[in-house]
Amino acid sequence: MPTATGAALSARLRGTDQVCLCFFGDGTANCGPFHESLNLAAVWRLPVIFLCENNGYAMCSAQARTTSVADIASRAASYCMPGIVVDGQDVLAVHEAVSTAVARARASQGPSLVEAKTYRYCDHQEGLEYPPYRSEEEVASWRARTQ
Ligand SMILES: Cc1ncc(C[n+]2csc(CCOP(=O)(O)OP(=O)(O)O)c2C)c(N)n1
Repeated sequence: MPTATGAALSARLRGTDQVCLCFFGDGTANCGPFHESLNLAAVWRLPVIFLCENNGYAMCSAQARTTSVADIASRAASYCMPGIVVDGQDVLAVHEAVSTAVARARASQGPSLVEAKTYRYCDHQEGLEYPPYRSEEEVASWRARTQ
């Protein structure tokens, strides 16, 4: 996330209309660089979009066990930028939310935080499924949404 913030600073200094789109997970939103990056991007009104793919789990830990807020996007208020929650399973909704953020960035109005609520059908990495941290029914219900 600091690298993305730096890329946005580079775009600004080079006088381009480039916008940096930074993807990260909900677990990452609990790490220090998330807060440092959002703060500096807001102070300098940088053309960067922070897009959190919130799949409900940081490795094997459910969001409710590790995260103080229900919506990661609500943290945007701490950094005076828009925080938008969008259905991450709806590609058109994501496109619309990101397009709005891009227009804002290109108008020199600064960064945005977009939170796409989604799911991870597989595990964070091979071999992390034990001990079980979620039910087969939960995975099946999310898979059913995409059919
Ligand atoms: C720069 C850096 N900091 C910390 C970590 C340690 N780390 C490994 S996985 C993880 C959290 C992953 O959670 P999430 O971003 O929600 O991804 P998911 O579990 O959904 O794949 C962290 C903080 C790392 N890999 N790299």
